[in-house]
Amino acid sequence: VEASIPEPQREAWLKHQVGAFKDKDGFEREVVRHVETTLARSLFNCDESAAYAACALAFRDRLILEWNRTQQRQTFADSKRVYYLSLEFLMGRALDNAMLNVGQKDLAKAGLAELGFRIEDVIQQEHDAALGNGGLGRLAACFLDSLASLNLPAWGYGLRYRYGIFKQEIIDGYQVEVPDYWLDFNPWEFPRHDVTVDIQFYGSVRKSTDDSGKTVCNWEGGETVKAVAYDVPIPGYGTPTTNNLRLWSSKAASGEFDFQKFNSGDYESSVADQQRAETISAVLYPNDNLDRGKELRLKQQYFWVAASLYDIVRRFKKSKRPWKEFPEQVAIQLNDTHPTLAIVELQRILIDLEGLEWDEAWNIVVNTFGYTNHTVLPEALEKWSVPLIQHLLPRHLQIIYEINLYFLQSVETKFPGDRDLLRDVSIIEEAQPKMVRMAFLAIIGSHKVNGVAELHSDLIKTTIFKDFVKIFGPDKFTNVTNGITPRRWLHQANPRLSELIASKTGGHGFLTDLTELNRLENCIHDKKFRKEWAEIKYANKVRLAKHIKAATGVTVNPSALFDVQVKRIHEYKRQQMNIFGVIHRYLTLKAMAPEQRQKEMPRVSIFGGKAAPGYWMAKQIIHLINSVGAVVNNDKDIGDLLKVVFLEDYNVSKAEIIIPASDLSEHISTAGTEASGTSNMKFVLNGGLIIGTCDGANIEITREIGGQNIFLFGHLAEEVEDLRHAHVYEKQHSVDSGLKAVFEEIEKGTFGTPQDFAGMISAVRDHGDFYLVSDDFQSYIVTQNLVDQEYLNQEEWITKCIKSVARMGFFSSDRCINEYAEEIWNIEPLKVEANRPAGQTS
Ligand code: GPK
Repeated sequence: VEASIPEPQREAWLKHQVGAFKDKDGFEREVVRHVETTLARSLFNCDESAAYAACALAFRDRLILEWNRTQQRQTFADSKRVYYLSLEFLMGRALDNAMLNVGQKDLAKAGLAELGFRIEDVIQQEHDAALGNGGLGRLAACFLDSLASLNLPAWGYGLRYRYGIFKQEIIDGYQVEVPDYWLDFNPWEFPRHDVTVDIQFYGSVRKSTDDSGKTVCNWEGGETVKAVAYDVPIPGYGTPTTNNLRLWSSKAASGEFDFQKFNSGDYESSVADQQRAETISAVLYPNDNLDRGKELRLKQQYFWVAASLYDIVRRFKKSKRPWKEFPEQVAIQLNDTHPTLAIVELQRILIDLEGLEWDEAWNIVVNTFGYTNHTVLPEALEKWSVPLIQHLLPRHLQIIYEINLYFLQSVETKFPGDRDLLRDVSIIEEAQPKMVRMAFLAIIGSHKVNGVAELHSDLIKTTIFKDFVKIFGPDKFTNVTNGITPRRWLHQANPRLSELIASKTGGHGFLTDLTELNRLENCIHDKKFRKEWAEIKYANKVRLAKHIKAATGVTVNPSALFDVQVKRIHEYKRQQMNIFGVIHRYLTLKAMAPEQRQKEMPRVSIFGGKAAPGYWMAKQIIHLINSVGAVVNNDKDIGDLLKVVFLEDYNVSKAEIIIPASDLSEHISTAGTEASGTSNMKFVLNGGLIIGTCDGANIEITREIGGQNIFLFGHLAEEVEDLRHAHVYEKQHSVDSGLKAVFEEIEKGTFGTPQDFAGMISAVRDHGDFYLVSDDFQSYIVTQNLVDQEYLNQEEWITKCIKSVARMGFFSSDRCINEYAEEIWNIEPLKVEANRPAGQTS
């Protein structure tokens, strides 16, 4: 339908077009207007939350205008777009980010002050958008920021969960999960009730013959659910680009079916149908690095993939180009295997609905998709049972079998008679029941497969996907080392450090070209600069200390060494080794004479992170951390020398407080298990050092910043297999004396009922110590002692921190996205005149 305003009337539109706030007054006017009209409140009834709401609405109005213009520009340019399909977008708060990216935070700060509010308090009213579990979801959020900041034509597609990741409460030392209902007030989304897609499930496939005698497959019957689009504007930093994140929400389709039920008086069951439909987008699955194979999760995946592809195909068809040009207009990136059904769905659209031949369609499919792998952990690799897919998506199962058939035929041609190879690479695993291996399908249906850090990308080529390297050749596989956005993780989270750096590097250019940080190397001997650097770190620690006091009641000394491990709780990330190390430190301190003890470096061990609700061992780890804290923090002999705190409900906005306050952070996964890690990058960028294993991006961080500036320890990835093998042949694993003493202390009941922690101990001692805690414990302790010594020499420590920050340029998500754009997507920035200056003080 043509809904465009005719020429003669356009002048009136253009005259009234809304732009940036001209000045503080312009901003204040909008805030007051929103308080008084949109919110129906007044100056007698305006608290911080109303001020937040009005301020957010004022900025939202601005964003959506930029959004509109960006979409018009991109449509007009008709260039290739990338679509980033991710089940998780861990966005955190939007207001601060929006103000900084459009360069009007100073103005808003002054305006809010005139209206009677402190901007920091207003910002804190916002509920995090927590539509993700951890690193994978936060990576997607950093990517959106970079895509917009680089003026790349890009859309994100995800699900609009009614409940994001649960809120974690710690009650009596145990994790309790509380639902996170975050949509009461969300000014950052625009419902598009006119953008809907009907999504089909179940039913059956009927074959028929068309006029030309060709067999066609018709997927019929079953039930239909409606997908409704909600758009979230994503502003670039200092650019006119505001890209779109489209999130789908499920709703009952108002078809004849319901109507009949309603008419026949079956009102209740029609309401039940409604609720069942809405269940699809109701909740984010709270598992990190774990696949549980639940039917509703598969429904989520297909619902989201089918709606997104319908949208993408609809947009392409408007251009009236021939199908073979699809991959020249569209790149689709699969964030892990969660959207792998998109490969099958596009093939289905092309052959069943658009009438293309199989080979022509398959060519288009493969050239469109790229697949990113984020883990080698076997329990995280998705598999769906054949009967489940057969039931839910009968036509898709047929297509999967056909894809597999052609693939296996090509393998047989290349490696005749190799039955083992055929079995090993088949998309269908011959198990009871048969399973569809989603990663294999993703590899076969994509033109590029990438890992997220060098070691990880090498590992997938030599372990889980080695046969596919043999079949497709090595060029199909590539590495794109992860990155983080310096806008949120430096400029927003650590404004004082950002300003100090700007004052020394010639402005805020480092925020868009992070390699400019290297100019800091010239300042290493600058006394005043070093002093300010130290003051900022101290101030950030004071701020965190206040938060710790408010959240836990524990008083910590900001002059102590802050030792932080915040991330999802997982055995492979080894928080258990950290807390065993804390106990070891406690025992060592207790054994000292008081006058000797006072020479030790005071430390605060800070933990944070959620355990998946069904992950028993992870919950036991949380309980032990809290139990150790309860003892240590109240031990008069110890005082400030050691404090142990667990911060509940770790999320993006808490990370923004915690990360800038760290002296030392822990990235201590068993070598070869952490694909990349991204918080390691955030901590170093904020002037903290790392204790870590030779794993994931730690290795590349070391290469960039230099081995003298990082505390590495532990066995290497290539030793892991042999060590594990050795444990299997031991009856009871002989752990070193330090770790043994720790276990004995726990078993004595020092930290509460020993039975509560028996599982953690026996995993190491009696069940093969899969994560090699005992093998690495000694070198971990030795390295922690080295940290103490080096921290005593503050001058040397600060030098290490400054040098490290100066060398972190590589880890910007801008660099990372540019690599994707060039090597995988083949897309280019849309050239636009910058309409506002980049770099703006906070
Ligand atoms: C990997 F497989 C998964 C997953 O289910 N969730 C998740 O957060 C993480 N990840 C890796 O564990 C990190 O090492 C990595 O940095 C991150 O994905 C982003 O690539």
